[in-house]
Amino acid sequence: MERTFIMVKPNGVARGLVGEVIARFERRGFVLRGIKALRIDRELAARHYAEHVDKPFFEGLVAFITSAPVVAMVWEGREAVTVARAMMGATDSAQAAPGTIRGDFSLSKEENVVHGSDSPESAAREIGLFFDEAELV
Ligand code: IDP
Ligand code: MG
Repeated sequence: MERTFIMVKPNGVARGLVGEVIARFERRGFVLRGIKALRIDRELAARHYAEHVDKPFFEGLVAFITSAPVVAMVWEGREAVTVARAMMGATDSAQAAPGTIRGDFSLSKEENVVHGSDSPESAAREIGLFFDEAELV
């Protein structure tokens, strides 16, 4: 079984969408292996979004993701990375299909409610950034 890293971003937590996101993953058949609420500091944000360090939106993205608490989760299931990305919808919420998390709850390109790993390798790296092995069940 594959694992993926899913995070409800600050605007999703502030808007009370944590339960909505969890419910969707549960209903789809994923198993929750880890969950925590935390405030991301700049160092963790920079490591998590290292691939975007040279992008024009990097500083704004770090400011956003460190602005308020997030909820980090590890979900396990068949083809977890690909299925979760499909459930999230396109990065730019305005392009995200209705029925997806971003397509149902956001119009924003930056404040798009959720993060999800883009490959099994990214998932392993991101899970390691946010969770100790003992925190996963
Ligand atoms: P993803 O979250 O769908 O994998 P990425 O391209 O990895 O999208 O971008 C990471 C995050 O950076 C996005 O979820 C979004 O919050 C933000 N972002 C991406 N592109 C832009 C942009 O063009 N302007 C502002 N923020 C962006
Ligand atoms: Mg990404």
